[in-house]
Amino acid sequence: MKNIFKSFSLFLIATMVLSCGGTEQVEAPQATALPEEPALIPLPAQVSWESKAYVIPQQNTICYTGEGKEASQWLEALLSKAGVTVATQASGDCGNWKIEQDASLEGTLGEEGYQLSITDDGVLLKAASQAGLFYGIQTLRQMFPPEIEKQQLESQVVLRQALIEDQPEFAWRGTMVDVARSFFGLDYLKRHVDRMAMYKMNRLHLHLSDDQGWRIEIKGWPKLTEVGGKASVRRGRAGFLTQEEYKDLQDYALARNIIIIPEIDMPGHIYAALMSYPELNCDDYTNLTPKRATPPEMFQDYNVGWSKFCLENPEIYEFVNDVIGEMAEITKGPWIHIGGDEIEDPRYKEFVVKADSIVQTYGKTTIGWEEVTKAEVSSSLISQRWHGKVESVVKDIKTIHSLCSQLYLDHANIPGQENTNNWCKKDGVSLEDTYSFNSDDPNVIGVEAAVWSEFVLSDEMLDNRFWPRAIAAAEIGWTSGEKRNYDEFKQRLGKHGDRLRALDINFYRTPGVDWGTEKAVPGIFSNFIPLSE
Ligand code: TNX
Repeated sequence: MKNIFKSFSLFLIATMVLSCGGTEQVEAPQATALPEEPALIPLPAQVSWESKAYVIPQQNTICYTGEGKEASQWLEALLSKAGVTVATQASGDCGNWKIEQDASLEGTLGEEGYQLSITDDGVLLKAASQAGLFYGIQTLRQMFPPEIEKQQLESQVVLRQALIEDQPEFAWRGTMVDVARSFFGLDYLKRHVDRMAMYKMNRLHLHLSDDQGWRIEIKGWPKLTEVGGKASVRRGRAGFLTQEEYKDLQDYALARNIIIIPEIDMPGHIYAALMSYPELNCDDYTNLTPKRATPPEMFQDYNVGWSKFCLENPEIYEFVNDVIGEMAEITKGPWIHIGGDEIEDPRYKEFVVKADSIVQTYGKTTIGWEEVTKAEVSSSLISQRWHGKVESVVKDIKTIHSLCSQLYLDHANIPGQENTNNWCKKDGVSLEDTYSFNSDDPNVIGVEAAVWSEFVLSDEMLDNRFWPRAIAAAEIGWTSGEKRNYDEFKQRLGKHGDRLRALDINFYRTPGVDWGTEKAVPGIFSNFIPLSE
């Protein structure tokens, strides 16, 4: 045996010498370059990268089982953008792309988790639910070159072989958009949903009403949008979502595993409704202190905490009942947010308890800003903590963590950024502040990054406030605390620069992050009017 090997290797050496010296050059087969480890965000729970590549072939077949159809369509779209051909089959063991949905995997992978393995044979994606499959595909998407976000790829895609087992730390991974002070419509919100989904976020809270504007059509009270929809903060945009648009947005979001949470802020922050229906005020407008505006005048300023319903007037409950009833009817998710922030009134607690029970009458679960937990609310209510100072009177209330010092992204990216709030943190809320969240409180169900829009008047500005800090919020919601490291996160984040650019996101180029080469700088703040004008 040994001798055979010896003579074989001698033969090889001889051939090499001959071919080098000879006129004919024999090309060694081109080895596929190993792609570098993809910079995945959020960081998965467990990843093992192999030192091998999987080259996506020209002809592909996707086979799915269970409820894997939607996922196979997402995958088909991704592969088509990679310029390869794809056929899909609803059957088990075939093809180089296998998608398996099996509810019994919930025990190991959780509700939203997935397992992704990339080997010589191709790609196998497993999950208990459609959400898990969707997230497996988002992970795959981040392994494709960033240009795929903009155009059809021309070169072959090579994936790094890997085994990934992943599931989120928290069930609630949200953002909040204040569409009330300045309106952001269906197109922007759909884009926002796309961006959230790419980073595995799953809750979009819309702050639909405030002193400066009312943004959702209520058929029983049409003046809310006819009058209140025309208002906005100074230089902000007015407008509203029709019920059709709201449904459309919810379907679009649900297909991406995102549930919309509508907020009707009450009993304060309510001037847009008070202007539309003056009968909701007390005589002489004693519910407006000071009287910064009185109906039919619009309120376009920035102040908070000066307007409220006339809480001794029983008619307001007719309004609350109708509005919550209609919202419950058109809302697909299980939650209605009743606001409840920043207002003092002897009848405040009574109001909150009533509003909470109205929400439940319509089969939904109430969410409120943390102040509502000063009242004896139902134990199912979810409190959204923003300053963290209220001690709930109800034990073990579930909470969403939105602490302003970490998650109020209307605050500056860096000290001194123009047109930002600074009441919570003078120097702004840095990327690192957002990333530094940690909680072992068993009642915390997750995190939500909020942007209030008093000073956020254009799409570009809203992009600048959310991104990249919302990516940090996505990772603190998904990846467990012990796996997170800020320096390492910044390195992965920088590698997303090209992808964010390909998606035309006007993200803030956070100093200290290597964002890669700027090919073309988008027109920053192109439709922004300076506040000083
Ligand atoms: C506080 S936090 C508010 C909003 C403002 C925001 C500005 C909370 C529940 N209410 O009304 O827009 O500060 O940062």
